[in-house]
Amino acid sequence: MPCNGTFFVNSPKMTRILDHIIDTDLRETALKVASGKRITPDEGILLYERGDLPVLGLLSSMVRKRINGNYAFYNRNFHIEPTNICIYNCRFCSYRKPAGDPESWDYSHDEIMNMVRAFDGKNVTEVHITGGVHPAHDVHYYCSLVAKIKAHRPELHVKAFSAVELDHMIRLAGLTTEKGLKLLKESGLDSIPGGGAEIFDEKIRKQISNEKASSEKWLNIHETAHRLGISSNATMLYGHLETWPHRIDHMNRLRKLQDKTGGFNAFIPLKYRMANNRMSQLGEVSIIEDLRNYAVARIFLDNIPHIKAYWPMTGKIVAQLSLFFGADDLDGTIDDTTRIYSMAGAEEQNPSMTAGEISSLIAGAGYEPVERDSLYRRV
Ligand code: V47
Repeated sequence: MPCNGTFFVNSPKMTRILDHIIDTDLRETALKVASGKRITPDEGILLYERGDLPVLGLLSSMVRKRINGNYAFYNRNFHIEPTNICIYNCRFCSYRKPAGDPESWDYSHDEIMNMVRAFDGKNVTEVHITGGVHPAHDVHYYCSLVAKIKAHRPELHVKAFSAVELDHMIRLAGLTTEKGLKLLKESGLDSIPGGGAEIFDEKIRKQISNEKASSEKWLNIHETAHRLGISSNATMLYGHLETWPHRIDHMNRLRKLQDKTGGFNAFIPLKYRMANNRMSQLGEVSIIEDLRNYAVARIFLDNIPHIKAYWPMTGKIVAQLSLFFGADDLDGTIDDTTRIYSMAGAEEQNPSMTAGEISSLIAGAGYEPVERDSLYRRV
């Protein structure tokens, strides 16, 4: 049964329920959210500090409903991870290997094309390509790969290369960001995934991923892409050394850029997973904190249309629950093509769901499943 406003979401009756919040500051912020106004960074921090799960669920559901109604989206996609060789050595990464390591891989274009051909005749609309930052592969190498994929399957949307990969491959070719992105677009790149954002606070970023592209660079690459008509996603790695103000600072930088360009399609909170990396001693935050984080993200990022619960990372049940905390997108079918999260200890060791299974998860939560393309148009 669809949950068409069980709690009179966005109605005057709903606002009356919020009048019962005892904490005065929290009540004021809640009423502001209910009336559709943008909250300040301080109010965002307040939500993290004092908002309990039911209040955050209600508020984020109001915003979710305003932006996405009762729809929850998914797509049919697969991943390619061309290499796990990486010049960087982020402390949270369970995936990277140095060149020459027996567990490293660096697939040739022919091998990658075989992975693409394995989906011939299958109903997929998107390939998501991301991996390590290989020391020697420059933007021309990746343009040639994208062009081969497009020549083989022109209608397949190529969402490829995080800003951190782009930064290195473009610099390696001695080009400006703009020129590099233009070449990739001409070769068939359709959009950019949200990886590599981690946490923008410079101090924490340095502690978890020293050396890699700065926050300013990450934002600049996405801004340039948006200007060239390439839309993108944004992520935030949370649940490690950062505090709630750091998360709000991260989202505030994204919100400001989105006001300027409008080029972000989705925001994807990524919970730090502790297996097989150099920050394991930190442990992991609770599922309650995951849900609170989805909710605050939905409320704060009033200008990014979609909040994605990436189920290979969260697990299916938390992804389903997140629909009550502002998430409206469960990503895709995946077909067991990504390792980044299984290597970091996620529940899904061989992530794969049929479109029917994703639809059932969504419908089981009372929302209306919508198959989307990569730009969130109904398929
Ligand atoms: O940037 C790596 C994260 C990201 C760990 O755009 C980890 O649709 C948690 O960006 N624990 C790459 N997170 C994946 C990514 C992504 C995923 C799904 C959808 C989209 C999209 C983008 O994975 C990295 C990093 O933040 N990550 N290791 C870890 N141990």
